[in-house]
Amino acid sequence: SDSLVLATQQGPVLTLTLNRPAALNSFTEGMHQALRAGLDAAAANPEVRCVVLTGAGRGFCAGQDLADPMVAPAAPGEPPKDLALAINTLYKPLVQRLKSMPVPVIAAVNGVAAGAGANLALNCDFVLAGQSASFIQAFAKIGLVPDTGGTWLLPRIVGRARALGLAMLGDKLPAAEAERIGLIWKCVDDAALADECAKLAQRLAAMPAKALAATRAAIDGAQALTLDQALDMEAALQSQLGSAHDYLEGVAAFGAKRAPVFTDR
Ligand code: T3D
Repeated sequence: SDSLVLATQQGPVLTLTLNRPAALNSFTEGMHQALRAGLDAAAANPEVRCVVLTGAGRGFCAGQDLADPMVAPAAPGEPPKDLALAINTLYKPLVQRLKSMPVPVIAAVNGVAAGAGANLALNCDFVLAGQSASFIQAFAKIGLVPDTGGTWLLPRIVGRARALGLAMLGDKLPAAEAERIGLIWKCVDDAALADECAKLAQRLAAMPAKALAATRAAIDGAQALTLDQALDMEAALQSQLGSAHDYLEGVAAFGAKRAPVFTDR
């Protein structure tokens, strides 16, 4: 198909596949719009309880398409391009959309994830990667800083020493090494990636979506809080969740020794 992002739904799991394989699914404005539209539709559809992001072909996403006129350096004599335009209108809303999804989001990293493509994956709730996948903070190699949330994410995920090493050197980090240093959730055999991802997605889809989305917001939000503030935030969230259907259902199912049926979103 010629759509820039393919959407396929299997039960409660929606898979969005970045689809510019000839350019390793690097981002154009059109692919940004298509991905955002896919995420918006998933967020609005109560039948979707987990989203999977993956890439068509041999790559996951090579970051910004460097040939795109929006970012390609100006020719001599032309005024310089302001990259903040692409960041503010495309990358920032994408990260915010991911962080506000009402359901868990899994990145199934099937191949190289570079620049904004690496950080796109790291903004998801789970990163599962195939053995042949890799992660590259490519920004410094072209004279930029990590974007798409990289400056915020990297030190929180792997600590300052590794964050600086990855960001300054821009080396290709193989998926197994990414798992070893805690950058991603899991590295699996390439042949097992689709199945492992489907299993995880089905499992998450059966869990209380509202609590999972609140868990993401709480864990990210607590990074900027003192312990006392975090304790207050936890109280406020339990107060909200504790009067919702899923809590009653979870406790009732536990008491009755049966599987819960969660519906809040
Ligand atoms: O404000 C802003 O918008 C700035 C935005 C910043 C966000 C960013 O993401 S900055 C970082 C941008 N990305 C990169 O710097 C990565 C560039 N790509 C690479 O370094 C390599 O392609 C990879 C290491 C990712 C993969 O290498 P390899 O050898 O497996 O593949 P390849 O041969 O380099 O790429 C295959 C094709 O995809 C090739 O096209 P061709 O020659 O077959 O026609 C290549 O040009 C194309 N491609 C790969 N990455 C990009 C790309 N085309 C445009 N933009 C790309 N980023």
